[in-house]
Amino acid sequence: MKSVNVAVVGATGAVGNEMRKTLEQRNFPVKNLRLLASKRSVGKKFTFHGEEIPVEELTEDSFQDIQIALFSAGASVSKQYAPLAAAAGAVVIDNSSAFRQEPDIPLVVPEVNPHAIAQYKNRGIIANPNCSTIQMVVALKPIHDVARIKRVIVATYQAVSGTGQKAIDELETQVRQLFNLKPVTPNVYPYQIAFNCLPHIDVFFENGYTKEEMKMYYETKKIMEDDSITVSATCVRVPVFYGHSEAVHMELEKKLTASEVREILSKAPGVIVVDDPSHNLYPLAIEAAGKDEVFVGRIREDLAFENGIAFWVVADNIRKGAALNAVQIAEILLDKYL
Ligand code: NAP
Ligand code: 3JN
Repeated sequence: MKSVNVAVVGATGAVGNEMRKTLEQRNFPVKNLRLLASKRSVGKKFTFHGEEIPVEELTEDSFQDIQIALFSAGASVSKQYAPLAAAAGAVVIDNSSAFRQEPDIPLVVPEVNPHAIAQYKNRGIIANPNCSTIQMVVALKPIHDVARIKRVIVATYQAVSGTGQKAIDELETQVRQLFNLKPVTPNVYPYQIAFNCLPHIDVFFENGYTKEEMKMYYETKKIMEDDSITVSATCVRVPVFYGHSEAVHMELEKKLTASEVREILSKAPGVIVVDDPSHNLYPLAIEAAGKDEVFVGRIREDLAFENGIAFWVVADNIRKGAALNAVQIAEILLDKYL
């Protein structure tokens, strides 16, 4: 495979760090790697295939001779710099919400809609979905193909790593404070996250849902290429470091039994079925952490819907939910289009 120059924007963050590791682990054919972050990080260095690479300040000139730019520095940085990177000739794979709902920008999960990558030509940008949506649609798509999903009710249990490095540090600090009988001081979240659950991810909208919940609503329709699917989500932050878990309930057009769904998902790309309640076997965040696949268990017929199915789905939110999904897109892009 040809090798290319790659830039990682947000290289010092939770997602950016994982992007660098994922490129290395998957032996992505990188000719030169450029690590970009804010001025604050100039002076830091990271190792890539045994070589120390300095972090550079992100500027308008950062994308000269870059073919692929992986962005994970937030939506405002993406809005400002992704068009500049594309104009300089790079294809941007953007992890933020900045472009996800723009009709001419593809929103891609490789197991679900890899063909949409071809639309990168429109604006030189491909959007990477939200982590909670990615793991859900990887498990929904094979069921939708067989029995068409009409609606989905989902409750998420999201790890603090989804908020970034500061939140990982905050959970650790609060656990230490509590065990040392010290007062807890919330900083990243509005309330104590240690030993607590916060039904609040991203900002609240007028309709009572949060922005994270509405991302699941809109992104599912776009990735599954079916505007008729509706999603009602309740997104909850829980005191887990890595790995988002989701309780997913769906109404299908056509009846499927639990064993039919187990069979469908056991053959689905990127899915591992862990479903043996008689031996207490079901997916766990601590086991999904560091893994590439989406793990599904507790598959059963949902009693509340006609033609209902319910399951529990878990994935590493920083890997499949962000960095790995972006690198998988880059692999297809390089193999098929560049
Ligand atoms: P993080 O740990 O807080 O890291 C933020 C990164 O952005 C750092 O490298 C930071 O550099 C850089 N940055 C911030 N402001 C910048 C600026 N003005 N110019 C250049 N670099 C800047 O956050 P994270 O968890 O990695 O998440 C980063 C972004 O990725 C999020 O805001 C979100 O858009 C996206 N994300 C997507 C998903 C998903 O669901 N697909 C999940 C998590 C995150 P410094 O260290 O120099 O400040
Ligand atoms: O909270 C999580 O578990 C996932 C967070 C994702 C996130 C965090 C800050 C900004 C996003 C995202 O990817 O949707 C954004 C954003 O770009 O809007």
